[in-house]
Amino acid sequence: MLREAIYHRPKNNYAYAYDEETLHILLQTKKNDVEKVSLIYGDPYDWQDEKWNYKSSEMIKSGSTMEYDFWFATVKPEFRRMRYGFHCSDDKESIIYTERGYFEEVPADTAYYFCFPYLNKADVFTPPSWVKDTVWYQIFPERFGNGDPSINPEGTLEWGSTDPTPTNFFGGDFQGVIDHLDHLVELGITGIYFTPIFKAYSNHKYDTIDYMEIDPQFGDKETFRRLVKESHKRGIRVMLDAVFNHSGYYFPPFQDVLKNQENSTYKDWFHIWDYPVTPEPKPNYDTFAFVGSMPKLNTDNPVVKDYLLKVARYWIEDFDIDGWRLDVANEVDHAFWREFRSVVKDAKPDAYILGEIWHDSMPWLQGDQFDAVMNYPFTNGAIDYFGKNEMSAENFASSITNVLHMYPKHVNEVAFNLLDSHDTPRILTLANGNLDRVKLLYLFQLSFIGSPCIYYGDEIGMAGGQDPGCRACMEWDETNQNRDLFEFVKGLIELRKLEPVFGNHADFRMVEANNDQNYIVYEKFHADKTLIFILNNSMDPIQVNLGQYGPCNEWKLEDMSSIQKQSVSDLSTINVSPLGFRIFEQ
Ligand code: ARE
Repeated sequence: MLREAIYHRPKNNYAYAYDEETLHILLQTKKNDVEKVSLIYGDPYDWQDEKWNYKSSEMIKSGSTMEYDFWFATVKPEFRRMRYGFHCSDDKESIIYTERGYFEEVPADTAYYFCFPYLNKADVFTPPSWVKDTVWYQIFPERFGNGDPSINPEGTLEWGSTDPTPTNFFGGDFQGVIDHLDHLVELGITGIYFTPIFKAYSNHKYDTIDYMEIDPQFGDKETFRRLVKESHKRGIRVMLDAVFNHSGYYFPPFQDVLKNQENSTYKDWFHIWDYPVTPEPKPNYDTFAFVGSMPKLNTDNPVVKDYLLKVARYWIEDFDIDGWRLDVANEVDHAFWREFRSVVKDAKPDAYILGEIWHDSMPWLQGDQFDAVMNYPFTNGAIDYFGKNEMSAENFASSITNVLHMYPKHVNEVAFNLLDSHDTPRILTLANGNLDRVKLLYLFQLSFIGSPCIYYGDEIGMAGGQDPGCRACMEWDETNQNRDLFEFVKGLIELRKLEPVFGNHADFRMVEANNDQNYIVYEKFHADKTLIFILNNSMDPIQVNLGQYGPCNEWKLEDMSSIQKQSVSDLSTINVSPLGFRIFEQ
């Protein structure tokens, strides 16, 4: 056994409280190296006849990447305390892995073991339960619908008359969203994520001028209140974008600094290097990237903190929004986010806090900061495999298994699973225009663990490259919409509701990843039901042998809104058409 590859570290994703009485324990070993792992565990104070009264139970292999196997166990410690170690064995060797290293015999002293000191209720991560069943729709407000031309900004172009550029405007507004809420209802959407809506200079509004005001090109506070109410009436929650890492150039405090320089009362609102403060030729203050029009806010300054926390509370309490998406979340200090969480949860206990982080985010997901992050590691795997066909089946299976083992299970269940966004090319473009690839992407996304998000217009086949190309005006002329794709996505969303095991109420396991024929097989399972998915990512027909399964029912989804089942007695020769899929239920 390769001891160097055996890894465990308490808390984080390796040992955590899943709920008030349950602990989840995870161990990592080298792939195909250890045959069996048992968890040795007990209460540290439970001794009988001067011997530690421990138990042992076999762990299950919950997944494998190219390099590692993951072993998983669930324990409900009677007194909420636990010491534990791992008994790893193969046909030649048997070792006990503890916090103090490796032993041949089970150490008698509990001080040697890993320690989960106490399962305190206050420490249990409790994400809002509604997110588990939410299907999000991301709206870039300048480009979704122009419902009130009277508030068009200067120089507004005719809707969709030309390609989006970094600086042009088409007059999208809140009335335009209200007018088209039926489109979202028909699709089955239950949450909207709006990119910024506060008063700002640019068309994307990430350069805030006033965090307490709606940008006049979108409407006023009353229109926004109506939008939230109309959405709620239709069972749709609303999440706004909080751009707290930086302000915009025209944010009055920054303008004051430019004007009064060292004498400005706002000079400590930013991170100024030297005076005179100037954006040219290069900004001499901290910024987002090297963008001079986005000066970084000093969130460590109590006055700034106070101001931003008021903003966070205001839009929840006065407008009843349901969540905040946090822009550039990983560049803001953790202490700020801890206070932010307590303010937000005080204002609305089940508000959703979503960090925009593209990388491994465990430090923000321990219950004291965010509920979830934008799951770009999921995006990357899905796009490279199904979208671009640039990744092998095995590498894809490995990356997805890794994604599922990066965070605790309840974090995964509310992960924000996106395929693209206003910061990436659209999926149809990434898939080089291939609609079958887009369908595989949607099938995978909508049957995966987490809270999926659809980027406006993707569902009707809009294309578009990297920002600004991905921010075109929504296509409302039905004759130019791909209605077949719309019906497909709508059907998948419906399936999530009809069958909880298809959706977010199940476990996920990769069963097979075949590089030669380029397909994957995965399972969703819960209690006594298992769904088996075969996705053919190749341009050729394939034949798959899943003879290990007994008789099944195949889901026939000609009419996506209902599940027709057809019994199949033998899964040993399953044919799947090029870029096709089949789903079986057992
Ligand atoms: C403009 C240009 C871009 C250029 C950028 C930086 O259009 O082509 O790359 O400037 O110079 C907003 C606007 C953008 C605008 C930007 C600056 O929407 O159109 O871009 O302001 O004016 C990283 C950050 C992540 C950030 C992305 C864009 O970690 O937080 O970069 N995303 C948010 C929003 C954006 C928004 C801003 C931040 C600024 O979602 O829309 O931009 O408020 C990797 C890295 C990631 C990196 C990612 C994308 O995978 O690991 O860290 O994200 O690529 O570059």
